[in-house]
Amino acid sequence: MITTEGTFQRQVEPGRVLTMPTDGTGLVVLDPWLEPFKDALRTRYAHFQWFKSKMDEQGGFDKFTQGHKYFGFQTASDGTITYREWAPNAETASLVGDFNSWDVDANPMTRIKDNVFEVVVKPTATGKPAIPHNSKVKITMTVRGTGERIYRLPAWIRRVTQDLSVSPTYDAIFWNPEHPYTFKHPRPKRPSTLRVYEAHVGISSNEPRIATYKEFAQNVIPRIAYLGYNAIQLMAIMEHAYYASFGYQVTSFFAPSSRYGTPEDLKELVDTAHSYGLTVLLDVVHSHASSNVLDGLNMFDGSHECYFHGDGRGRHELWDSRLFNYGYLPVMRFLLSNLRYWMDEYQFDGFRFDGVTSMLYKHHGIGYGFSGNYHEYFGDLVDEDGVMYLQMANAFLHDLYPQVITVAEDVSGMPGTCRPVDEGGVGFDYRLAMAIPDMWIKLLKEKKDDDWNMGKIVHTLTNRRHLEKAITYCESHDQALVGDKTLAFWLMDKEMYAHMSDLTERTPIIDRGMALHKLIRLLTYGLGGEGYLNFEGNEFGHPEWLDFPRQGNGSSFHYARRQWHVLDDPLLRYKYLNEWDKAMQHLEQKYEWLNAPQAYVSRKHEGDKVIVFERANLLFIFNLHPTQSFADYRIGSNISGKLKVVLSSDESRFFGHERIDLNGEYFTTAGDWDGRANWLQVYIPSRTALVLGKSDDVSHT
Ligand SMILES: *[C@@H]1O[C@H](CO)[C@@H](O)[C@H](O)[C@H]1NC(C)=O
Ligand SMILES: CC(=O)N[C@H]1CO[C@H](CO)[C@@H](O)[C@@H]1O
Repeated sequence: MITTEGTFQRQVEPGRVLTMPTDGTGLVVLDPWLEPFKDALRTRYAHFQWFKSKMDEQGGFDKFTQGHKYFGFQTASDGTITYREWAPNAETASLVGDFNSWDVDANPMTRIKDNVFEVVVKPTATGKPAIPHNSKVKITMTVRGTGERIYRLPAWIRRVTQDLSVSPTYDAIFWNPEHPYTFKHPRPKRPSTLRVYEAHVGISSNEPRIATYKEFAQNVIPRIAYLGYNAIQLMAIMEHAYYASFGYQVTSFFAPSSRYGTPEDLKELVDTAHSYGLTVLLDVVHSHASSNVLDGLNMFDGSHECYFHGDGRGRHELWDSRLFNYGYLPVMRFLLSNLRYWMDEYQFDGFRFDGVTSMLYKHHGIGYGFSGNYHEYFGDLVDEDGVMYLQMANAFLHDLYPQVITVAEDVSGMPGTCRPVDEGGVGFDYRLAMAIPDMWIKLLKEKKDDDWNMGKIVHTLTNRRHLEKAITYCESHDQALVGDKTLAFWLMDKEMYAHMSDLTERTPIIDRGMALHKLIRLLTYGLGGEGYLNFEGNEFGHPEWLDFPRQGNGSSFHYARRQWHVLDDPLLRYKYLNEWDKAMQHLEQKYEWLNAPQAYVSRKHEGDKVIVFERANLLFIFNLHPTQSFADYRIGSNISGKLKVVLSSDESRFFGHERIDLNGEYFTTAGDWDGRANWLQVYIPSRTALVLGKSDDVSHT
């Protein structure tokens, strides 16, 4: 709402309305320490505004972001196919394929305007498209200056397939099914708190092979719904030439990976998720592109700079991939339309943007350690075009899809990443709290349980920018990848093959591992953010690690799968960890603590190894001590009256020891303790977590 010239009002949290300037320096109102960077913020916003005005000249967001309805293959109802491509460095171009026997003279393209080539393919005499559905096509061009003839996959192609018995290079496929998938279920409402299940379709079966979209829809989505997550984040969907890259070397931006099935199958997957009320986020890789020429975007028109920077800025040295020229309108049109296409064509509900740090900084974060000093986020280190592109993506997505969710994968912690663009922010809804999983791995690798520092754990879990939402997690796919291993494996690898059966004794290693696996998750969940994320399989303590078939491991699928059978075996102990996950999700669903302000930590006791905090009218109590249990342990609480246990990690259905009386009532006594207005006394056994709630709104989960 614009009030007076040059300012607007924004409610930033309940009961707090701020007046902000309209010049993109609103962040300074939120965080006065940004004052020295006011000019930089103003310049940044002016840069965004300038590009936005360029888009407005071309018809605004709505038109500019629908390049996919103009470029590539467009089939009219009378069967006429029009194919268009932007190729500034091409002298001539023509469309070839099975349909014209790859004859370069059969369907020449005309340069119509702005380096756009076009060809119209008339329908057959019977009114059918002259290019058959599911047949191979390519664009061939001669290069300006040299006259060299090159063959490329159309840049906007919607399906590519790989016949590994012939060659690893992808073929472009004209996809025009007679009966395209029609969506049956509307998008679910935007979840009020975000509980994300991160998944990879290909690894989603027990068997040593690539699982399909259909299998994922049938077998995995019901599991996700059972647990109580409300969002799925799908990795490695955009087509990538190398399976082992985990989807990070994208070759065809508009093609869903054909390894898992057809485009229609992916639509069915998204629709199935929607039928369960699950939101679906796509991991979108706009941070870089595969350097493949024959089946990638690299050197599309024979030049180095078509979609990318032509100079050194166009290469990512570590990833050996190409970097987009974000400040170039045809490139922005390609990428923004790509987002729009996944939203409209596949009905995704939002995105996790991969590699945001690489996009924000000229150094791409390579070998750069962020200390949090504000100078790191402004000035010469920053790639202002990368910032502008992300602002534009977020601004247009939130403008056209008020329910959309965007998540930044960023380690730098740039201020304003998750504030609206009109305040000078980058416009994301959430960022991933990437320091948290690193902390857990480091602790498990390097510290004895006696040496865990409660203060440091709490600090890492709560160290985030106020009013910018973070998604917290103990481990994502990153931690599972070969070279590292899952938390469950860090905790119990010595005995996981022999002692996970209920028929074997409870060894100290298994007892500790099972207990800490639950505590680490709940502590992270309760304290660490405004959203929660779990990677497929880790909800039940998936053993081992993730390794995709590649030369170095004999092309083995052994570690490129999820071992659901260990969860489904009623004699094995994985089920307890799974049930714990379910209990946590359902408790969050009920109390929505992710929406509540940050927790108040009333106790982090180094000797006792006890952490206590309050959030959303719940009292979380953790005893991380390896041996000590405490009877009548006094803790502070601002919640008063009669409390009851709403979650106990000590229940036998979670592999606990049943030492906590679930029917017990706790009465608070007025009086200052740990900075709280009341206190109560609890029995808190070693390596146990308890959550207490007001007894009048307790129904045990
Ligand atoms: C909690 O109790 C403390 C100590 O009495 C008091 O200072 C504080 O304002 C209370 N906080 C809330 C949110 O009620
Ligand atoms: C079958 C095979 O060669 N497996 C190897 C895959 O790679 C891992 C990690 O480098 C090795 O430990 C395996 O032996």
